[in-house]
Amino acid sequence: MNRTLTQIFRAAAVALALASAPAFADDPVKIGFVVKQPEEPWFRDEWRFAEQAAKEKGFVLVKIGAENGDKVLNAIDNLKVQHAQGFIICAPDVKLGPSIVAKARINRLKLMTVDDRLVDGSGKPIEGVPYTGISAINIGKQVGQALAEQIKARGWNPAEVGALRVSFDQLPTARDRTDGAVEALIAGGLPKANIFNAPQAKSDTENAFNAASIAITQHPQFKHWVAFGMNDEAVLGAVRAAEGRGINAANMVGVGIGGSNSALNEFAKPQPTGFFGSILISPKRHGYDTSLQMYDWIKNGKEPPMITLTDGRLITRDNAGDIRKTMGL
Ligand code: FCA
Repeated sequence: MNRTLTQIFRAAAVALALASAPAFADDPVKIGFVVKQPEEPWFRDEWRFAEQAAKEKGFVLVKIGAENGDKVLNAIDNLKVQHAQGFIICAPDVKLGPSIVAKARINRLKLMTVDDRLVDGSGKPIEGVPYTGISAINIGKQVGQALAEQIKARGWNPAEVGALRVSFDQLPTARDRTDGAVEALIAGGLPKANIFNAPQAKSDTENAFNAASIAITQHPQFKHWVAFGMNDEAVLGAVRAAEGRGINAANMVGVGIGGSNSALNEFAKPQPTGFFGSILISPKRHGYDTSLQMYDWIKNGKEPPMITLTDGRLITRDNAGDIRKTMGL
């Protein structure tokens, strides 16, 4: 390369660096953490670990619960008004993707997503936004394997076992999780015809309870049941629905995903319930790591990895405490 060209490239690089510098260079770093269901223990834990990062690095964390699209768009405007430089979001509806991306861009806010990956108008993941989520299919398979092992360990005849797939298929990570579980259950010997969909209208325990109650009532022929869903709340709904029909721990095995207080409260009950276990995932990696990455991006211009997929481990009432410790929780 000749000298003039080198100089032009250098000048262009400097101009680019200046253009991407924060608009308010003297402002302290302020990061938004927007979640779709602030009452859910998983999101409380995510926030708690984000706070830990804020304390360690000395940035300000703005926690916002946004249960619908309007709240999300207002939240982004508010963050701008407060001179935040970026935010991390688990959106109430992944189809808000294009509006969230546009709003962040107009407000010159850096954007990262957590848990639920934003999609574009045709339902495809938006590639340009850094995302940290669970490795949904694999974790779903772990759920299915744990259920299949319990069916064997209890000596149940697979023909007499019904399986509830508490589903929330409009959310890709939820669909992948439950599809993974189905795959592992079938590989483990459960007849495909014994698996029933129980679609929840919203992803909380109440809606899972309603969906599961209907599915169980429609299939009275089964002696035993197993249940799985996108998270612990979904499986808790199924377990409560089974209890309502007289199906207790002896004939019900539910394995959730999460391992935060929703699961721990269940394990703390004096008698085991049908909620047998959960795949423990890490709110620390989703809350603390993502916040640090955002901080580094704002402060030092270091872009976060485009995709981070986290793993999980089965916990039951016998080992939850120990395994949580090994995961730094
Ligand atoms: C989704 C679910 C949460 C949690 C998280 C990792 O957002 O709604 O319960 O499972 O993914």
